[in-house]
Amino acid sequence: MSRPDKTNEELLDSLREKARRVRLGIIDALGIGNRGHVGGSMSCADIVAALYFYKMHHSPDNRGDPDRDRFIMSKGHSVLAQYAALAEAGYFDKAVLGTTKSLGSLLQGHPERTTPGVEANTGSLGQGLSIGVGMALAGKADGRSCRVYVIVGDGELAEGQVWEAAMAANHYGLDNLTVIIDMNGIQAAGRTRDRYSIQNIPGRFAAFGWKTFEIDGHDMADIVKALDMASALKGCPGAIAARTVKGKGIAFAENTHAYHNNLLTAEEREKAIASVMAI
Ligand SMILES: Cc1ncc(C[n+]2csc(CCOP(=O)(O)OP(=O)(O)O)c2C)c(N)n1
Repeated sequence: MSRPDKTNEELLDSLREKARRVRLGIIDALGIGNRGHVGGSMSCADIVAALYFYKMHHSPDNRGDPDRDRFIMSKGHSVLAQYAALAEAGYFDKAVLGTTKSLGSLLQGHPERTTPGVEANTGSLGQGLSIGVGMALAGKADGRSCRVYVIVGDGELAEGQVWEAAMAANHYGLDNLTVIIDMNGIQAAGRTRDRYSIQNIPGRFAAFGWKTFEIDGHDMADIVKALDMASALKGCPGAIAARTVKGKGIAFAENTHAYHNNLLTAEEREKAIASVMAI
């Protein structure tokens, strides 16, 4: 997307509206009575909207552009947010969202490169940052201007491979790589601190040589500023530690693991839409 020529407030308002559409798209992709990963998709919706509609250089009309920025949803179960953004950006018709997870659909429960706009297959947690390191290295080797953005979950950080990738990114000085950590504090079956405590996430990335930013992951001004600062870094990769709320936008699904992977009844769907419209 090209960067809109707008004043700051107009820009932020338009991105907040995009985030709302991403959230409504997630609800469309969930449908009625189908289990889906609503909590983690909602928590990263603002970040995904800022990436697709502000920060990233990409176009559905030029999908093979070698200089396009790459996005990887490393916590692949949250792909509903990416699907909603891709539909909103015109990579496929919005009606396709309603077919998510059905047999033969373009949109499966985890990201696959067969979906227009999806750059990496993920779903087995812990692998996306390594893929991002490879893409960022290749971009540099080819002298390309492309940047790589990876979203990881805070629960996902228990995977050791994430830290191997973090060390490699530092070693190779990958300033074309940004990781955003969706710190909603909750994983599949409870609070991250109770399941497998990972304290001081920004400090850990800093210790691995990354320049680190801490933000409110639902504040569009914070998100845009951090993405701009991370993409201006020279010589080291950037990590944005985003404090978020699992299920953000659907009041009854917020801050609980109950909607990590759950269904919406017809009545809940109406309530969910009303809740998103009220943000
Ligand atoms: C290697 C691996 N182990 C387990 C799972 C099952 N799983 C899916 S989501 C999830 C919890 C992830 O928590 P987090 O990264 O915090 O994601 P979020 O809260 O943002 O949804 C788990 C354990 C998986 N997909 N991959």
